[in-house]
Amino acid sequence: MNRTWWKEAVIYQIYPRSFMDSNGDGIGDLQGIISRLDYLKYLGIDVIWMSPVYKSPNDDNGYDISDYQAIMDEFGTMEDFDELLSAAHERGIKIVMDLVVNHTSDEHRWFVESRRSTDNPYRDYYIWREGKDDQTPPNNWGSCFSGSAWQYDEATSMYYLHLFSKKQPDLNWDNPKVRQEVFDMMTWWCDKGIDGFRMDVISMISKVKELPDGQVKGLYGDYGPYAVNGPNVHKYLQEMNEKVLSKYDLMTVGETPEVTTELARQYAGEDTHELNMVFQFEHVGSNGKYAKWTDEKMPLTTLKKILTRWQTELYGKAWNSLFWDNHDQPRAVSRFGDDRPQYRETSAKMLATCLHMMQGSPYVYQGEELGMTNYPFQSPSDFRDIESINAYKEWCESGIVSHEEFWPCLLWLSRDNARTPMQWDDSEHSGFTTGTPWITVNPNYKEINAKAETADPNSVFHYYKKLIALRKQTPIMVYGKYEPLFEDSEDWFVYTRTLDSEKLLVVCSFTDQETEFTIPEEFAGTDVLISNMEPAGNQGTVTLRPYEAFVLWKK
Ligand code: TEU
Ligand code: CA
Repeated sequence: MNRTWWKEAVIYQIYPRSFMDSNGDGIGDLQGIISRLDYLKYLGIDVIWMSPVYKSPNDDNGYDISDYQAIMDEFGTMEDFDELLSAAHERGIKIVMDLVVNHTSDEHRWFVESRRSTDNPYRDYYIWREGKDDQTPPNNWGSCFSGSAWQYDEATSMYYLHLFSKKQPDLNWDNPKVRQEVFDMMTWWCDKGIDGFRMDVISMISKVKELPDGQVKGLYGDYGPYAVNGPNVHKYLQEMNEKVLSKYDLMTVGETPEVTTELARQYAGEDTHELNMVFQFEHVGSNGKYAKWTDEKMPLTTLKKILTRWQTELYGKAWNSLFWDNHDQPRAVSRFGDDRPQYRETSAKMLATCLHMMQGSPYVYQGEELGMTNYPFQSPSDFRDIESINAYKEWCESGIVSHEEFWPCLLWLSRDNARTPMQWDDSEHSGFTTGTPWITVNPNYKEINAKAETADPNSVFHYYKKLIALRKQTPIMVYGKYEPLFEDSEDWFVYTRTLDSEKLLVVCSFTDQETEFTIPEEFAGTDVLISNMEPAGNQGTVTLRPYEAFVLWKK
């Protein structure tokens, strides 16, 4: 397997709006990030992936971009960006930008032109179709953010496609001019010295020309088979690779909803000349009761089956990215661990162990290193996220599902769980802002915050710091081959990693009960590489305590 820096890196995701506010307007910004770089340096991460910081009307918090070459007013200026880039580089930290090019904002100049007339030079930059009749969109597809995926536009009496909100019209990647504009824009950022791209819903850029009706799932037709992993997606990514990516030393990660391991070997193959790695979503899967919405926890055996398949089927062929959460997902410790006070820290450390010991580049979402938890939403008016707000309207206010039934699903999965402000200290608004935060701080910030955790050597923070440092000294963590053990257990996630004559045994208890665990013979008496408590022992049958995790290292 080829060694590269991005396989060895740990990436930290910043959601700028909620990270650090420098000027008291209640919104995180670039100067705020600069002021916290030393914290990230201390944590030991190698790369920052920043969610979008470009000019945007913020219908979807920056994932609706109106100018790719300007910074959002609320976040600062291009000078602030340049300062951030050099301040990060001075500390040996790389910066990966979010690239949102499946769609733009409807306020982007291209779309403003496009909607003017059917013969506008920008018309074909987007996907326009006649309706079936005046009242009926061209097909039955539903948007990710509720409602039809088509918006009627009066100027030309036609519909445009938007797989996300109606303020996020989809670009027409079949138009070579669109591709060239995107590639030129990417080149402009690369020439500035950025270190890579996280590519938003990049698996959705190529649509089947005919745009046929989809199978009805829930309230609308499913665009999946016609718009995800579409006919030309690999061709377009290879073109992007040839014209832009291959010219720089970058890290690229595709956000690829509905990707399979087979497709990942193409998107992120060692020699396919597309991307370095992809985000897969099977383990945070959206097969809910109401489209993505559910309040059910995935059984551990299912979770293991998914992650094991990704570990084994990519081995030696493509590279994994590893994550428990991000800005679209609930908090890791609340979803996969146990956020009750007596278990929160232990289970957060256990989850970190489980993830960082697998093969792939680990991503840490801001606050995960503190064991930040889901937010105790009280009422629908607490939500700021367009997806949660629209889903509540579509399912509850319409009367399809009762509030009582749907509310637990929103609590469990709302993206706003991840978007409450970073908890820096125990002062008002958790030290995130001196003003009024755009979204409320989790009330548990007095106990859970960076100031307290950096001061406590036994904190979740210090455990992450240790794991991140270990990765630098322990090539087996990066390159070892993965093999699962005890696959049928609903209590334990256990696997080994093998590199030459070395072997790791990773034992993670996912239960709040004590269990009797027999250490495989070949690890008897071996050294503990890391553990989240004084380990139960290194041979024979031991009693694992709730959420215990340890790694044995046979050299
Ligand atoms: O997300 C795409 C995606 O498929 C989902 O994760 C989605 O956000 C949602 O959770 C569906 O249930 C990306 C971004 O990460 C997300 O923040 C944006 O809203 C979206 O694309 C549109 O740009
Ligand atoms: Ca601010």
